[in-house]
Amino acid sequence: MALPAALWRNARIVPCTTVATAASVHADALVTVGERIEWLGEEAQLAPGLRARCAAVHDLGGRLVTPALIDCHTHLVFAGDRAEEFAERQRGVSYEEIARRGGGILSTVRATRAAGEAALLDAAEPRLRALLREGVTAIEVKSGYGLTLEDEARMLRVARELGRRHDVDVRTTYLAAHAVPPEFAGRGAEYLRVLAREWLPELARRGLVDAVDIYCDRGAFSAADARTLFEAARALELPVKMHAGQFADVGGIGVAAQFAALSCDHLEVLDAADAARMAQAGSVAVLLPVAYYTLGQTQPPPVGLLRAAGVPLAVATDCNPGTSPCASLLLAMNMACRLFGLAAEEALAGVTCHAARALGLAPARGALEAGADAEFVVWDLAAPHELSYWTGLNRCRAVIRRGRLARGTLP
Ligand code: DI6
Ligand code: FE
Repeated sequence: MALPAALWRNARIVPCTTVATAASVHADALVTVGERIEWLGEEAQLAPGLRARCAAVHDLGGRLVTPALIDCHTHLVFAGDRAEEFAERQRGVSYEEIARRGGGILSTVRATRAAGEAALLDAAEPRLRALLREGVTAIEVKSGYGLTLEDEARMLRVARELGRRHDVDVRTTYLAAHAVPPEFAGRGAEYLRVLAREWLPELARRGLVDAVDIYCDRGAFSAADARTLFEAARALELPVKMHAGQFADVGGIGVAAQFAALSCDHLEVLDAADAARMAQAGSVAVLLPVAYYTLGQTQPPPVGLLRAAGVPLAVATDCNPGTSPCASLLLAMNMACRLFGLAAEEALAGVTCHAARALGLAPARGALEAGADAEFVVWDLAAPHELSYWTGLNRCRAVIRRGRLARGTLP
């Protein structure tokens, strides 16, 4: 049945169309018609004709309203955990050292290959639910713990299934270029060619891939590998993204920019020339402060350079078993402020409009304005800065998805 028009009034609405409009309240009412926002502004200015069409009126009691949140970088689907490695790191062994010994990503690959589809779903669901409770309605899920055609396919199918079973939009990203699997040990270049030229077209044909990613770093893949993969993606008209500069600059950003990457993510190691390349290419910088925190890194991404270059900053959980065992986007916002020096409004823009852009979902998602999707969160809060200020406190009251109450209760 078609949804009637509804007036949502007495709200403190933060549109998040830009960083500036993520800083403070800009409207007290909005009208939704069906799944879209028809109008947003001061209720006193609402045209009588439109008001008369509103069959439902929801008084939000002066509560904060923001766009629904978007987690634009996750590895949410995996089996097992790496708590043992966490304990080892606490004893002083480094992440890269653990990876060299066959732990790290490859230990999650072993667990994920051994898990069937149902087990992977069961493992991912609690993490997804935690994100949804915080007002998230769109997430990215990467593959990259299968590293064979069928194991990657299973991860991506599970990601799609999560989107069917839960009230969330899932964007899948193919990340077979995450690590070289044991079958290809010492033959990384060959593995890359296979995953790019054989597996990617097949998975795309099965409708499992929305974007293509590569872990371009020291001890991982090279800039030349990225070019080979991105050429294959381009042939399939798939957008690309890159894990870059988490540990070292291996020259990937230049390649990402040439392929107009949706985003480059991590970026602890980045120079001004690469920031300028990202700006020119229109790529979003996805900051992952929980991974930085978990690894105890000490050199934060050069946020000042990115800002000066005009690169949009997004913030995501990077939810993964190794470097970011975290299913809280609100915590990631707080850490982006405290560890990376983001302003509170930058953190909010980072999980709304800029996150939408990093997934190719802007401008319909991640911002509240006429014509955008009616996807918003009612918070038991008064000011947007409170979202980054609190930790361990989730004041999400209600989630409206496509114009309907999807979770929680209305005041
Ligand atoms: N960067 C990360 O931080 C994760 N993957 C990546 O490309 C780590 C994934 C893991 O350790 O399992
Ligand atoms: Fe990641």
